[in-house]
Amino acid sequence: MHIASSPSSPTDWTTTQRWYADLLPDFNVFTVSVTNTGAQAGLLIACRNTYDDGTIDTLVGDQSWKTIEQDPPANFQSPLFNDLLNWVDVVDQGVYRTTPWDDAASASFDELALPPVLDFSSSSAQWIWDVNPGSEAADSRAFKYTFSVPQGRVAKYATVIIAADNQHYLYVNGLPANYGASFQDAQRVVVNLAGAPDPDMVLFAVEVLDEGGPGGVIFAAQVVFDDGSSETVESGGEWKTLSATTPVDFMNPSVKDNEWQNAVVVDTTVGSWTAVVPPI
Ligand SMILES: [Ca+2]
Repeated sequence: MHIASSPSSPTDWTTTQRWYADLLPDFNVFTVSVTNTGAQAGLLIACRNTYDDGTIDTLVGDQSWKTIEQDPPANFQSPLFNDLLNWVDVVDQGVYRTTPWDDAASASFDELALPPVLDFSSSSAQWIWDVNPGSEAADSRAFKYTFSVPQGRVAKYATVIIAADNQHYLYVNGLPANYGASFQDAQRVVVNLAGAPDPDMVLFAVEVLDEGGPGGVIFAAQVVFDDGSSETVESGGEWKTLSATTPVDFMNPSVKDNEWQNAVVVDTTVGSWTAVVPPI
């Protein structure tokens, strides 16, 4: 499956790209076609693999990778392609901070630029609720936000960070995406948007279960497009909610929220919501 292409310019290597891809259960092949426009050539890659039990491992470009000393053969990216014949071990060009791409010993060494990692401290995400919360009885509230995909772009995936007082269920385009039960430790989840039923929009919907006292939810998402650009969605007063227990099927794109009220950006001094930290 084609994941992404970099822009084509001789200075591509100075700007790193970060991409998300769904993995298959037991067998995955990573392939890259690199075009050299002259002088030195190299590829620097690291992949973080996340498993359903929450564990993580990292795969890096090293001498276990293979290459072929010719233009990429047709279908070389296929998991069924035979890379035994004529394929050779790659040549190790050195670790990150290696000449000629840069020199760690040089005072002018520049870190490669990376897309920013989403966090609350650098976002404008606000705690929201249907009213300014006080000491309501335990109940649930629904929140929805419809993001319009800019014309000419295709949404590939969204990284979401979210925390709620006290529990939340996140749905994206009607499908369950995340659950959390802490207003101090946020959740981070990546949601694949490829194949969304309506490519023109992304629907974020959250049910929050307030166990009593203040209720609230804070949310930020980075929606990444096929050209590598991205836009941010943040919880705020333009989100839709109801002053009522969460309706069944509220998360479905077919359930309209035109009649819903705007969420209230709450007074955060009423909750203990100041130190919400998502995992990296
Ligand atoms: Ca509460």
